[in-house]
Amino acid sequence: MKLRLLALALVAFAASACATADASTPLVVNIRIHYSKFEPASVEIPAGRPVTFVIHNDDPIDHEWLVGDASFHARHRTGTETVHGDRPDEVSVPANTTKSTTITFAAGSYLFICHFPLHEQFGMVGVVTAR
Ligand SMILES: [Cu+2]
Repeated sequence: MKLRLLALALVAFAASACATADASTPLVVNIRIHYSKFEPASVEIPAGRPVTFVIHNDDPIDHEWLVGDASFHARHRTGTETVHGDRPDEVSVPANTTKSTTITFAAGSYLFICHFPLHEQFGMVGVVTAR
């Protein structure tokens, strides 16, 4: 019983530490790529606050995580760049690696898609909703 109370106290302490964290400290969102799917495929974040997306590719093949609006994706669907890395909204994630990127979104909905041939059609699509 004592142990259980201690565990509860620790949980309460951790929760309060989070609540008082500086708003400029990035939140962390983990996204896993497994069997050519994003998990989770839907993420809700606060608008106007930096969020660090940590993208784990568990697959033995390369993927990418490109996030943006409709015109951004229209451009990338026909794009020829095979490797990204210079822009926070365009992340290449080689097989069995983890990459992270920090982005501050204005309120809205943004799709994240892997634009490798046929990956979007297979279902490598997710959505970030910022409110
Ligand atoms: Cu892919």
